[in-house]
Amino acid sequence: MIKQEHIRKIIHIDMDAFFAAVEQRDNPALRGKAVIVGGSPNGRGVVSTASYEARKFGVHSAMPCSQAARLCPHGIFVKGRFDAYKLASQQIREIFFEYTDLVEPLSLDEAFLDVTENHKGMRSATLIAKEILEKIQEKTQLTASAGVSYCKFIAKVASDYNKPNGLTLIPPEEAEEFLEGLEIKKFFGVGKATQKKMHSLGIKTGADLKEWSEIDLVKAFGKSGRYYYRICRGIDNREVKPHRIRKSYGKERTFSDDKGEMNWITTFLDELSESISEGMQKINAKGKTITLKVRYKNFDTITRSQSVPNYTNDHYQISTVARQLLEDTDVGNRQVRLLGISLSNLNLSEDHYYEQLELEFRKGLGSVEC
Ligand code: TTP
Ligand code: MG
Repeated sequence: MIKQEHIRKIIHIDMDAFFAAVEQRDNPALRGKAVIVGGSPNGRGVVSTASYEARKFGVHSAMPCSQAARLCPHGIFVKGRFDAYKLASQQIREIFFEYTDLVEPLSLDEAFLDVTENHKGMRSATLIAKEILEKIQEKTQLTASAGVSYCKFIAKVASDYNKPNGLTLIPPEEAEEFLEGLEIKKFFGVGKATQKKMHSLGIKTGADLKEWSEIDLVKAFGKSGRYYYRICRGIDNREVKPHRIRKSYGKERTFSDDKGEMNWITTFLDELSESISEGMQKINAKGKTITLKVRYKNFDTITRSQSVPNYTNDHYQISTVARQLLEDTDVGNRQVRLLGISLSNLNLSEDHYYEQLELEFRKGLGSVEC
């Protein structure tokens, strides 16, 4: 049973036929038509998405374009325009942030929001969801669907329940019944291969899944069996995790014994710079401000910073600045227990985040231009 005192208010928002809806919005000739986003009917690519008019013919995301053309011969193929999708995505995110900072985007067109505490002091999550859908329509001329519940899993499934332009609330007392009647293919987090296996084992709905013991589910599906056991009972304590844009990158070390010898300290700072440089290169980050942190033996802690004219993650430049900063400290005269270096003023921005998303789309979800 769900403990009432810990109840969260979670909203999942998902845009309707997102890329196709943007295309229909921007080109009136496409409105009401079967639109297939993703290149040409003869191309070798796959469909990014299709308008609801095209879906009636069986066209769906990730389907080869050639197959989509066969199923829907009158379908109009359009190339993706990623900039337009990014802009709409930014606009909807701005709306989300009016209500809460706890926004976890899953892709350009969907996000979880935790509105238990919210900026407007509103008590009804359903009312918040309704306002958000209205604002999205007003600002972008696009529609979205929302699911409202006490956990991520049910909110996500609920947003899909009444698409397009739908709002579905599943309060805790209705969760079990809702999940029991739910088809396995609608279970978020149950992949295609698992669905197939479940079907072969006679598991077609949440109610079927619920008949299995945790041990048997783990035997059949490995560790994920535990997840299945819990979600079909409406138990999902996962938090909404906002993507924070990284503000700094650094490393520090507390030594097992206090250090005072200058040669040892400068060598240590060189090594630290090297390790920071490697780490930053891996995530493609550079920074302009370098900060040295020193904790003396008596726990007094100081920082010294210097900015460089260029964005850098260069090992040599970091260690050179760190050594200069060291001169402005009492290191050499006083023993230290901790040393650290960090870079801030990073070149990572919202754009960086979207770049990452774009890459994910290209990798996993079929290319935008096929
Ligand atoms: P979805 O939200 O899965 O789909 P959708 O918004 O087009 O339709 P729905 O109304 O069912 O939510 O994906 C959002 C966008 O992501 C979609 O418009 C295009 C892109 N996408 C791909 O490029 N490839 C894919 O395989 C999927 C699933 C989505
Ligand atoms: Mg969508």
